[in-house]
Amino acid sequence: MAKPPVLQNGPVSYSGTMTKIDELFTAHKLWLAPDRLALAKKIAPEITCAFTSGHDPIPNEILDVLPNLKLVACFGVGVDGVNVAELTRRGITVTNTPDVLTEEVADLGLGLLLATTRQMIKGDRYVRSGEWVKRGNMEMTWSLTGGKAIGIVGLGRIGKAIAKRCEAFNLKVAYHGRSKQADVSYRYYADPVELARDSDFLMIVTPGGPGTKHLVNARVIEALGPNGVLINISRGSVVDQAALVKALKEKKIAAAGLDVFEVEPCVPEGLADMPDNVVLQPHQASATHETRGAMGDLMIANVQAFLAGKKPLTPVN
Ligand code: 8YV
Repeated sequence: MAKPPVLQNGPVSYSGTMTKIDELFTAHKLWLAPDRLALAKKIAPEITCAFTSGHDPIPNEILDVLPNLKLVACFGVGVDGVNVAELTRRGITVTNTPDVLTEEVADLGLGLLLATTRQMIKGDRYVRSGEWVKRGNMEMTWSLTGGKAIGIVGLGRIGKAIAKRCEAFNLKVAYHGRSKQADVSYRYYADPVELARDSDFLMIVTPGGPGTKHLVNARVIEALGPNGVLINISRGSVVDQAALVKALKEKKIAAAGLDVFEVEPCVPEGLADMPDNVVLQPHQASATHETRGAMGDLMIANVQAFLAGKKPLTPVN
C-alpha cells in the first residue's frame, strides 16, 4: 500500500522519529528543497498534513499554496515557535506532544537545580584539573534542603511534576501563574516579584510566547536576592537574559542554571564566562531516547488519527 504523503517542514530532534516518518509516510522534506515554494506548489494537491518541530513555523508563503493542509503536527510541547494563531485563522489544527515528556523535563529541572546549587559541574572541573590535589577541598556550596523555599513560575503539568520532586527535597513550594489553582495547596503569588522575594530558588517553567516574554525581568531577578538561584527550563524568551547576566555579574543573585536561551544555540559570553555560578545545558530537558521516541510516536499518531478520519489526539487549538 502506498505510504501517505506528508509535508515535513524541518527535521525533528530525534533520529528514531526521522526514520519512522520515512518508514510510514512519503515525506516531502521542505528544508532540503532547492526551491521550497516550487516543491510546495508541486505537492499541494496531495498534502493535508505536515510535521514540524515546535521551533520553526511554516512560512505563510508556503501555507498560501497548500489549500488542502488541515493538520500541523509539532514535535514538542511548546508551540510558541509555530504560528498557531495564523494556522487557526486558516482552519488548520495544530497538535503538540504533552505529557509524554513531563517527568523527563521535571527530572532535568531538579537535576539542574541540584547541579547549580551544589556546584557539581565546578566540582567535576575541580577534580579533573588537579585543583583538588593542589588546593585541597573545594569551597563550600549552598544547601538545597532544610525547609528552603522554591518559587515555581508556571504550575502546569511540568511545574506540578517539579513541585512533587521539590516536596521530596523538603522544599517549601509556592508558585506564580495567570491565576490561582483551586486544586493545589501551594501558596499562590499573583506577582512574580513577590514570589521571588520569598524564594531561595526560582524555577521557570511557564510556556514561551508573547504573553510571557521577559516575564522574569530585572525586578523579579533582583527580588530573588544575593543568595538566590534561578533555573530556567522553559524558553529563553521568558527571562530577560541581559538583566540576568548583569545580576549575576553584580552578585545580585548567586547562581543560575539554564537549559534554554534567547537565541539558541547561541549563548552570550556574559553567561559562558561565569563557569563557577552558571550551569549551561543545550536545551536537552526532554532529550532521552525514551522521551524523544515517545514524543515522535505521539506526533505521528496525531497525523495517523487525522488520516484515518479521526480526531487528533493532542490538539492545541
Ligand atoms: C523540544 C521542548 O521538543 O517540548 C518542548 O517544547 O522544548 C523540547 O522538548 C526539543 O527542543 C525538540 O524540538
